[in-house]
Amino acid sequence: MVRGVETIAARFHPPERITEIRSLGSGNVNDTFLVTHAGQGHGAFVLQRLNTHVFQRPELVMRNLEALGTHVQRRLTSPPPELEGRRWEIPRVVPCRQESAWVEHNGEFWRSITYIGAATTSDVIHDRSHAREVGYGLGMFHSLISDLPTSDLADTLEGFHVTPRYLDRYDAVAETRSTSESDVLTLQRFVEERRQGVDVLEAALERGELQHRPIHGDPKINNVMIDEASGQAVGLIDLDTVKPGLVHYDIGDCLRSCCNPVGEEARDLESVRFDLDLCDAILEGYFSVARCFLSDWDLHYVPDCIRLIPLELGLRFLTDHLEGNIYFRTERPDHNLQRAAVQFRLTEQIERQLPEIRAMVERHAG
Ligand code: GN1
Ligand code: MG
Repeated sequence: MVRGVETIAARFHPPERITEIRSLGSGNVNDTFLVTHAGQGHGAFVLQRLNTHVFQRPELVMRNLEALGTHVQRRLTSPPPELEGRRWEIPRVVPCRQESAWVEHNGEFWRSITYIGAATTSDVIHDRSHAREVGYGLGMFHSLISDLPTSDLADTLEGFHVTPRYLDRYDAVAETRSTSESDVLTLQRFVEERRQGVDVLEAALERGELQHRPIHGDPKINNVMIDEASGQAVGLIDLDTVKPGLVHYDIGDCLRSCCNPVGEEARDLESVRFDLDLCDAILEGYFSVARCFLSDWDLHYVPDCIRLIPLELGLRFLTDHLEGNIYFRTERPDHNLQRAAVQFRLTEQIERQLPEIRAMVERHAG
């Protein structure tokens, strides 16, 4: 547990009523805790220390969170028909007791947000119906923010998900860290064979075929909350990466994290695969809500993003390994290398099944 978390929690809630503070989730960047409290207004809230090396303007992250929360809350006053008979929640900022929206303490940035109760997340997909719900969840999230003007959102992480920028960064780092480690060289060869086409989405944006919209930025499987009783998606969490971008990054990120049944922390590379049946269920759920606001060009680039995002994430992990593990939280020296290998293996599996994936997208979106 991070030192001093009790002191910080007390800035958000009377300490005598706090009954438990425990770590929450498995994030690679921020530190997250669940604070439970008893007495009047009992319940729980999420307390987070933002990683300010990654989020260098945390106040803009908070501004985006406010803009998003206000917009979605307003939309929910006359909910879309696809929400009938369901609940949908959006984490909101909980101000600290001194009424400011966050706490800065010893150079650290802490904030608290509401907790979505009676719902859980998991690191791997259980079955087809879970997959469909995750797809629906992302579709509903996109649908609810599709009319939020991008000008209302700050770019909190410049270059986030701009794949050619990650390749440039990789090149700059690789140039200064030459290695003879065979595991690294194998992954570097993998990158060399795939340089062409990493700008497929950015080039389409440049040509005006695609447009920036508000996106989640990190809609991986364990950021979709599932109602414990009904098994239905009830909201997306981890909203720090919400900013203007291409919805394709979200679609690719959701699929790369859900369709690998052994998860992104797998140690056995041979077990990594891209499950077409799960992909089918996610696309079915996603398009059941999102089809109406996607253009033909949007649909055209969906298969590309499914392949591109695992490649991009693998590149990010590999770069971090070469740089000495300064970005993603790691538990062992070769952790990021292993993660990169998993994403590259997944990329390969997707490449092999691209014709089937294309046909699947056409079927669901047609
Ligand atoms: C990071 O911290 P976490 O786990 O929510 C990363 C995502 C990656 C993900 C891979 C701001 O997210 O882009 O997809 O790790 N977030 C940031 O697990 O870089
Ligand atoms: Mg995240």
